[in-house]
Amino acid sequence: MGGATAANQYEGGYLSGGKGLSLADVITSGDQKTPRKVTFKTPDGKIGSRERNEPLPEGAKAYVIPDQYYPSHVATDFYHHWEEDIALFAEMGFNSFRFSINWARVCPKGTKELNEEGLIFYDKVIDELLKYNIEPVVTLNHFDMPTYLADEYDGWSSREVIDFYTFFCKILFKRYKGKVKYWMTFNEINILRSWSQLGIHSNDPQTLFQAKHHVFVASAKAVQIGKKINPDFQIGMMVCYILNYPRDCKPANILESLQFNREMEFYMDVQVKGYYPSYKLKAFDREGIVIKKEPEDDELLKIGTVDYIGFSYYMSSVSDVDAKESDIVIGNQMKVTKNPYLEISDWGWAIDPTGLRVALSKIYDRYQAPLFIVENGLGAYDKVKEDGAIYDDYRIQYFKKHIKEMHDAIILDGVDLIGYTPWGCIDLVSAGTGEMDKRYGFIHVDLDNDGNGDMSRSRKKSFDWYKQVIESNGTKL
Ligand code: BGP
Repeated sequence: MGGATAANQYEGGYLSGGKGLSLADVITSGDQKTPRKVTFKTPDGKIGSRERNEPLPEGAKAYVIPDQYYPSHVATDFYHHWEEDIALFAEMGFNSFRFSINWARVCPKGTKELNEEGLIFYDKVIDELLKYNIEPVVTLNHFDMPTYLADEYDGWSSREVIDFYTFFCKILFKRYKGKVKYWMTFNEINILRSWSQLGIHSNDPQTLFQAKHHVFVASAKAVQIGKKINPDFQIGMMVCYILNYPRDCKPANILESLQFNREMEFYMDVQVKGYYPSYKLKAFDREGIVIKKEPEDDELLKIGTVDYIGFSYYMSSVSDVDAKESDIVIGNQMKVTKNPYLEISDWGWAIDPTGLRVALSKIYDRYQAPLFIVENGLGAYDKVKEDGAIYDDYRIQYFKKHIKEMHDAIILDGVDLIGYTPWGCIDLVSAGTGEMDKRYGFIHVDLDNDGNGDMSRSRKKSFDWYKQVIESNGTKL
């Protein structure tokens, strides 16, 4: 048990220590109503911005407007607070900590030029974790790409990027061979899309799935390379899991729910079973999508299957073919239908602890692979009292119920659950809005939506509660 973060939302130091520019560094914040935007420069020198999931104009390149506030630039400044933060994690009794290594910190352009200073930063972080017997769990790619690869190669639409990514992985596998055992190739592979995550300039399905094919091949190659370097490595995949229920027994709702769940299972099928499932191949045929493959790709996917399935679980959703516009809410970067039986978070995400047990069983029944909940948690507005205290009982309640379901899945259903790292164990920037007021942490960070605050860390009420949960391995809730 421990906690999870990601470089693009936590690390900051966006140009420090030789780091290159990353996609996240040119994306503004938004809010619940206004989407985050990408700023770019067109070939004729004009500066513009577009919704981060919209395609960029032909030839547009990443651009940062000097002095404008960008959420990733400082984030919650792990870059300068790593010692203090890791000491706090140790105080809570973490035995694992998930974080991502920023590609552009290690390879500033994403190409094969290395930045030793960037690696030294991660050396220090990993050694510090090991000092406290905290197992590092490394995400190799968390919504992250050096802008150079997006600008010059059109991101993952180019096959050459596979080679750059596996070069980066190989450096890390070799360097941390005896120090890091748990790796994850791509965060939430199922929801990667558009320029902001894949660096592609077009959103048409052909470009998207070709890019995703390259991501699959890159992941499989990374697994193969890693296992050669250290056969004991445990290299996993990571999917954003939003369990879907049919609204009722109307057959059309049941079919729609099946399709929704397949949108997640597709990625697990490829990465765990090692091949494209028939339902997706048929869908590609119907939609006229032709994936260009090299002769070795199918074999690579077969060999490069993962050791475990990592997934995030925040919410469930409902399929209802008769749903009205007013029934739709935004949940974890996609539109979903509300469930009338469930409470929702401040951001409209359905809180469904039972769904976690269902999800664990569904995934385990289908794949019989070890499972790792690498993200779970409640994004909420926290109020700081005059004396500095934060009574986040709502967060404690959320975790209590979810951990109880994990316990039942292990004890009553026999699910092989190998770990649990709640998301944003320390406050960080939201991926959805780029803002600070959606907080997940056991540790508060003094920073607001516009970047004001002194970055000081303080313990919320949930800090001590989670400490005793870890101490008792989840039995004392
Ligand atoms: C997942 C991402 C995380 C994280 C989390 C919470 O999709 O892997 O990066 O941010 O969701 O989402 P948000 O920050 O939008 O509340």
